[in-house]
Amino acid sequence: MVARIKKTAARAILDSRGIPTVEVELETQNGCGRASVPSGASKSSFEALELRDGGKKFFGYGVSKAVASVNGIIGPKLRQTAFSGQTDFDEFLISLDGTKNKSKLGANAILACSMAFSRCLACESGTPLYASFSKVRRYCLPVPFFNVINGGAHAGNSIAFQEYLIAPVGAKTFAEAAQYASEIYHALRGLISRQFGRSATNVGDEGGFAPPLSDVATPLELVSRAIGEVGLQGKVSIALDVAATSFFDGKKYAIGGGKRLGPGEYFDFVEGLAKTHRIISVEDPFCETDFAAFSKFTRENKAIQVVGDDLLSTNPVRIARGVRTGACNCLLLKPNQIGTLAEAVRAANLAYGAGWGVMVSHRSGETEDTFIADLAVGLGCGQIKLGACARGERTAKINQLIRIEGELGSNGKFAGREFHRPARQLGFSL
Ligand code: 2PG
Ligand code: MG
Repeated sequence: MVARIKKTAARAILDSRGIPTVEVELETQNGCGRASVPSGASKSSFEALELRDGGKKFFGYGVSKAVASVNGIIGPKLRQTAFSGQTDFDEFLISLDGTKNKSKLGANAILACSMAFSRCLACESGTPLYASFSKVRRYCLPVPFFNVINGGAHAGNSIAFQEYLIAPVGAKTFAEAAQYASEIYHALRGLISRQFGRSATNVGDEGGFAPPLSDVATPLELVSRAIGEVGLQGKVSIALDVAATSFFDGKKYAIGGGKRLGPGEYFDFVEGLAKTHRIISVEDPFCETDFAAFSKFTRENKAIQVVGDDLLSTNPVRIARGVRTGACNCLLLKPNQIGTLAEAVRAANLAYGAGWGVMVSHRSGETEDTFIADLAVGLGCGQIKLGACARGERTAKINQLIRIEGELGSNGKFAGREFHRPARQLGFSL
């Protein structure tokens, strides 16, 4: 199939933090697609460049330059070219930008086009978006990892760890997983309200609670108690995104309450915490440059999924290094860290090839776009990180997955306890 772009339009909209982001609309002969891009707060130093205006307007966070990239440069070129598919389209954008980190046109401008084009292609072929990533008889619905307590760069409290997540691995369906999460979320609200007062039930950027704590262990106890209160022990596990770079000063890890641990002491501390609380998955437990600590942790804790986010930054060079050194066993897949869908899918395939898992992820600044829900189903990765089960930009993705599950009926299967074993045999290609 050859797709010709007939119309292009870009605009600035607001994300869930009230900060501008890029939205793009594309029209082909028989299709159309709209997409908007998310934005991180705890970004790694290795991500593709998100083009911001600087200056006074929006405190420098404006995206009029990125919008102009689409309306003034990318759009006119796209309208003169025919594309044979997603890879062709994305490679065209990559070479039009010509930089290593998409700093000329902006990864935010490029990714919005890439995603919108993907929707055009799905439209052209009359298939749901998830089916345009892989055509299989049976799709896998991912286990949602819900972030119910927020700390780090996502909250105004003093909890050093960024995310305390619940994973309903014992649910039978995605809809049941959402039900479990909702029950635990509200039990947790009650617990926090009774212990710290109602004002402590205010939420952080991803919709999780942000109680006024300054140690990293108490949130784990609170989450365990909430799970127990609604009788879901054994069905719902706990996971962490430590985002350790944010509290490492180059020498020590400041874990809260004035405690600063050197790398060796901190390693034992994190390992102990993960074992005591039977954590099933831990993301970025160490600073983003410390491949050696990641490798040691992964080697010594075979029962725990070790996820590389800041460490790998969805970047093929860093993933290759992670594979070589055995630094983790799961890639956190964030399309905007690399800037096109074709590259994101290639990153997933690199991880699959190494026998790793893949967890598709939102960003802390999100829009109502549900793209990642379809991406996770299409890639058959078995796991997705979504924030809390509250707030529109988070529930948009959850509700899309509920819809997909309903639409698939017996052609869909919830990953459950097999979440870390992606459906590699599906043979993904764009
Ligand atoms: C993370 C993400 C998403 P941010 O660290 O995994 O939860 O946060 O988008 O701020 O990088
Ligand atoms: Mg992270």
